[in-house]
Amino acid sequence: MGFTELRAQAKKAAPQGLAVAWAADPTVLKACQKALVEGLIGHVALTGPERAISQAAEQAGLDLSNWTIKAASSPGESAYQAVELVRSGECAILMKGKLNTADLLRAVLHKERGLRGSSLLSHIAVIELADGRLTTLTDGAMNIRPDLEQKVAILDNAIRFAWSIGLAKPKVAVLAAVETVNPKMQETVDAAALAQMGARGQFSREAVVDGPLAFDNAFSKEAAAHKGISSPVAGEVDIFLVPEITAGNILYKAFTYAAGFKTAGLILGAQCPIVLTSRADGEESKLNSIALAALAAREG
Ligand code: COD
Repeated sequence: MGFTELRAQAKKAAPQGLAVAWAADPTVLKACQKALVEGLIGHVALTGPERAISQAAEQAGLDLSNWTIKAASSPGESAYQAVELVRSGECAILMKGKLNTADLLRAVLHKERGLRGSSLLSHIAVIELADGRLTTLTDGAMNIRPDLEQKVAILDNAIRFAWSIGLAKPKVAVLAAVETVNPKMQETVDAAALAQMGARGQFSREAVVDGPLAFDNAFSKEAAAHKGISSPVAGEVDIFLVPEITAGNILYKAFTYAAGFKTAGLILGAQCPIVLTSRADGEESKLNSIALAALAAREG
C-alpha cells in the first residue's frame, strides 16, 4: 500500500474541516484546494495576514471567496486562532502553514487554550519506499531528547497509528549505532528495554519490536544476513524509532532529498491530528499528509 491507496481510503471518511495556521503560502493553499476537490476535507479555515494570504492565493491561481479567513498579525496569534477553530468544533484537523514548528506546537501545548491529549504528543513521518511500500519514522520533529518513558509513549503513538493505516502488527526497529547493548550508549540500553517490553506485550497494540539495530541492518535484510544478525524486522520495518530529534530529522530529510522518496508528516497524541511537514516540502507531501490526518481523524 502506497500514498495513492491511502488517499483513496481517506476519501471514504466523512470530510472534516481543516484549520491552517499562518496560511500565507501558495504550496499550502494548493494542497488544501486539491484536498477539497478530492473530498479529503469538507472545508478550510485559514488564519494569518490577510494581504499575504491573498497574494499567495493569486500566485497559486486560486479563488478563496468561499474559504473562511481569520486575520492575525503574528504567527503566534495565528497558531492560537487555528487551535481555537479546532477547540470550538469548527474544524477537526490542524495544519502548519508558513510558521516555525515550535510556534505552532507551543499553542498546541498551552495548558488551558491548547489541544493536549491524554498522551505525549509526537511526530510521525510516513515514507513511501522504492518498492511502493509505506514505512514510518518517529520522532524527528517534536521531542528533542526523549528519555525511556517518553520513548515508550512515542512508540505507542506510532504503533496505534500504524494499525490505523493498515500496517497491522507493525515491525519496529529501535535504531542506534550498533546491534549490541553498550552501557555507555544509553540509546542501546533503551532499545533493549523497548524490545523486551514489546516481547511482553506492554504496548497498547501488538507489535514486533527489535533493537538496538543500526540503520543498515534494519533497512536491509541482506546487510543483516551479511553481518550474521537474525532479526524478525530486518528489511521489513514499519516503524523506525530514532533515539533523538537530530538523528530522526536527518534521516527523514535524507529519505526525502537523497533517496527521493515521497514523505508525509503528522503530530499524534493531540485532541486532533496535526499536519506537520517542513515548509520546504512540496504540495504532494502536504496533500498526502492531509489524507493521513483525515484517516487519523476518522479513528478519533
Ligand atoms: N507532549 C505533551 N506535552 C509536552 C510535550 C509533548 N511532546 N512537550 C512538552 N510538553 C509540555 C511539558 O510537559 C510542559 O508542561 C509544557 O509542555 C512546556 O514544556 P517545555 O518547557 O519543554 O516547552 P517548550 O515550549 O520549551 O518546548 C516544546 C516544543 C515542542 C516547542 C519543543 O520541544 C521543541 O522546540 N521541539 C522541537 C520543534 C522543532 O523545532 N522541530 C523542528 C523540526 S520541523
